[in-house]
Amino acid sequence: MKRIAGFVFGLLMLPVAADAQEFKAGGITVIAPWARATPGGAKVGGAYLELKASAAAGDRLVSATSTAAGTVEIHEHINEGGVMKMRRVDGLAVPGGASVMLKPGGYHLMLMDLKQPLEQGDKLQLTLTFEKAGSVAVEGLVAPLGAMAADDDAGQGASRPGKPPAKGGGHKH
Ligand SMILES: [Cu+2]
Repeated sequence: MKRIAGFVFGLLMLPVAADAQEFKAGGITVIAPWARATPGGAKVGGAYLELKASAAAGDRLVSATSTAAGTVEIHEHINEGGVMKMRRVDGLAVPGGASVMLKPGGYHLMLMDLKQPLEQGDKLQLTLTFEKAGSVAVEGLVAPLGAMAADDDAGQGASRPGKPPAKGGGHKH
């Protein structure tokens, strides 16, 4: 039974592994970029990915651009007196040997002035610029509306007073 279960599990995992795209620049690896689909009329959206630095090459993400957006900002979510807010940060350090996740409820790339809604299945082109590694073009996929998040206030940039802070990505972006 063990062997069969392992075999089935392996089959299920295959597509995920095949989809996990990696892009390299210097000591930095950008893993599996994705964005969340946006409702019609939304002018902002969130994009997510993983950044890995080789042991000898810590670096810092300093900016990003996208063909889909007028500008892209690096944002973080903070818990301010029990209220989740997001704010712009100047850059995102990736220490040597470390991995930094950009994910809903945490760090994310804020796509501002979207040229059109992000639709599920669309490709998303991003260019990330690092302090040392320079610029790298990456491509991600647009996931369904609200993917990996319970609620959908994408792009409002506003907190929801009274809403309890959710652990593990309850808040969006
Ligand atoms: Cu944001």
